[in-house]
Amino acid sequence: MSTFTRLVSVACKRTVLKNGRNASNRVRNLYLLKNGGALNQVRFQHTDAEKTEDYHSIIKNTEKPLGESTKHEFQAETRMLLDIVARSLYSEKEVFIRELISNASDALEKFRYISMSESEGDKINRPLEIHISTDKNARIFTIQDTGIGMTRDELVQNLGIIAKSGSKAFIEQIKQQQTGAENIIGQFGVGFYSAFMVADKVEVYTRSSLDDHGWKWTSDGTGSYEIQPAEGVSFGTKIVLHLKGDSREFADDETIKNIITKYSNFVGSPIYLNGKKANIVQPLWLKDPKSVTKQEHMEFYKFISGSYDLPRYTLHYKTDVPLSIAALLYFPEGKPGLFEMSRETESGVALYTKKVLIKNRTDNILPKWLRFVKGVVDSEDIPLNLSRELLQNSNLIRKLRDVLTGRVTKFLLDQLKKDQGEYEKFYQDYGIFIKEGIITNHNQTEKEDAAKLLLFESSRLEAGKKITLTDYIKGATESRTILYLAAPSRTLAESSPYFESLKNKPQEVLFCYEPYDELVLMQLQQFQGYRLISVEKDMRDDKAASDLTNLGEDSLKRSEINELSNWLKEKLVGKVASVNATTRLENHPCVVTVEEMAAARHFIRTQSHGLPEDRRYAILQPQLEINPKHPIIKKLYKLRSGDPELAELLANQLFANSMVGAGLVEDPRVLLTSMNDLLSKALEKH
Ligand code: FE6
Repeated sequence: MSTFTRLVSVACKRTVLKNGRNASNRVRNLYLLKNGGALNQVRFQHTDAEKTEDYHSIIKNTEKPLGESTKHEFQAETRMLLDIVARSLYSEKEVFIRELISNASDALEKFRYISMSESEGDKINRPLEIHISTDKNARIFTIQDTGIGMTRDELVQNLGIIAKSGSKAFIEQIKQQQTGAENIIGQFGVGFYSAFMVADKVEVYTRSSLDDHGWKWTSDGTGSYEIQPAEGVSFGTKIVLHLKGDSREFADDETIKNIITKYSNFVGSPIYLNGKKANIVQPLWLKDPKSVTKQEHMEFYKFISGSYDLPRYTLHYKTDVPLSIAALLYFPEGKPGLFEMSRETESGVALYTKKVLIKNRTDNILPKWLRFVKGVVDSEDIPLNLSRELLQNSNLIRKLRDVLTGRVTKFLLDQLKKDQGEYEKFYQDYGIFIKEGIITNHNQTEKEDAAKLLLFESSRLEAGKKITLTDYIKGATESRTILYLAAPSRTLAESSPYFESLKNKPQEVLFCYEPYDELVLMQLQQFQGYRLISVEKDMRDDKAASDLTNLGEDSLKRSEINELSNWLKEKLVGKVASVNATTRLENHPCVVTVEEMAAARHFIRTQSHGLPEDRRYAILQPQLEINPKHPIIKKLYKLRSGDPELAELLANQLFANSMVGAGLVEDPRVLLTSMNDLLSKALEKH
């Protein structure tokens, strides 16, 4: 049973036993889960919580101050630090709860650690717990832990030390919003100051096992604090906040419950709110990856994605180098919707440090194109109170992102190797994100990393079989190029004049069937030192193919070609930029090439609407490549003197056909008028 089900079923046990409707309760729990508040709504079933057997609280009014109280002034540095934390470090007040819970959790972990090293006999056995209570009428928020507590010295020092050791540097860094503030703001205790965001008076009762009694500390957070011995103080620390009028919401049980679920759901010790268990203790991502069941992943995925979708792939890994990271990332089973497609969509990954939430939907810990990945990243190296600026722009976050991106790419490649069929389904649904990643990235290494994930059909393989760029270069010749050809389908690719132009070149060609594919490869420019070249470009740049010294019997002669070329240039003025003969064609009379075919086609698809024809040609600068062996071309040569009118119609038609063949005509209907004129003329004499 997963931690989640366990929790829900514990919470529901009484009800289930009473009415015996186990199945319907499951359905209800799932419904509640969908609405984001299962844990919290289940609680409605116990309005009389205090009377039920699972009520448990340690917060009691047993503390009594004793003897003399001493008054202390805050040091200047402490006061400055307190001011910054209480006034401007956080944009939301509610985070004071996360900070106090985090301190309590640290105090419990320290106690756990110390008692572990003690011999059996001396072991102090006490439950390690965090308790929170709220009192709406008195406007009081209380948090108590059973952790190591503080001695008098520590009580005085824990505030002072931070201030002394780092506040000047800290303040400087905050002012300049530099990276590096990570060191200081992550320290134990600074978060305590955040209590003064919401409280105008704070009481702290604390007792360390080194002391035979406890201490009371109070302050209004302005200039001074008082310390007094106290009796009736439990081991650990209790902090009582007298809330300001505008912070009365934090004395509301429901509000606090939601904040705990949001930030501290996976803290390592149980949190009780007004006597009721309020968190899930075991965070899945810190467990041994091998021990987590599929069922647990499914439920956790539902929790974080707030959906009924399932994980398609699960990447769960831990590492300590170069950063300490525990990551649990899911790739959705469902196809992306318009929402996921939008570049505005936030990341689906939450950032934690030691089980405490830093930020849900943290941008920048994965590149934008991986925004469909959902899950959790927990890194001990990231300080809790990472400011907004630091989250956006710090070396630490950048490093984290690099490590994670590398790991995600490697993971997907492993999936490809493991089961190409499954990967192809994933690629079908999410390949568009990978392509976006290549097009939008400016860093060549990152581009090439994403490009490893691309798949293409190839001229060497049968239809339907796909390979990666890495596979391609393994079988590549010494030319150090990768050839690709864009066409709407396999059939059109193989019958294309451009493909034909490779007949004497045995090099493998990748086929791009999606309009984006060729743009992606054009943008990529090179992969592992291999230049990416479209077949059209290869043809246009091929000087050897226009060498007309050895033309053979069935071809127009060199002088005839020159004559025809000049005539064509004249008749097609304003359309073609140049005319060239090529030996690379066989069954096609001519083709058109442009400098960057992918960009040209993209231009025609997206920006050419309503543009006059002559403007299009001026931008595209088409080059007409004629096949001097082709019957139509040879006929045209003769027709120029025999029937100049028909010859001109034919020339125009050949050019128009070539533009269609190049994929540079949006709507082939534009051909029909000139085609019919040509046919009428050709049939006149019959
Ligand atoms: C932060 C209050 C000074 C422990 N437990 C808890 N909080 C702790 C410590 N802090 N430092 C140690 C802190 C306060 C004052 C420091 Br006054 F919460 N819960 Cl052991």
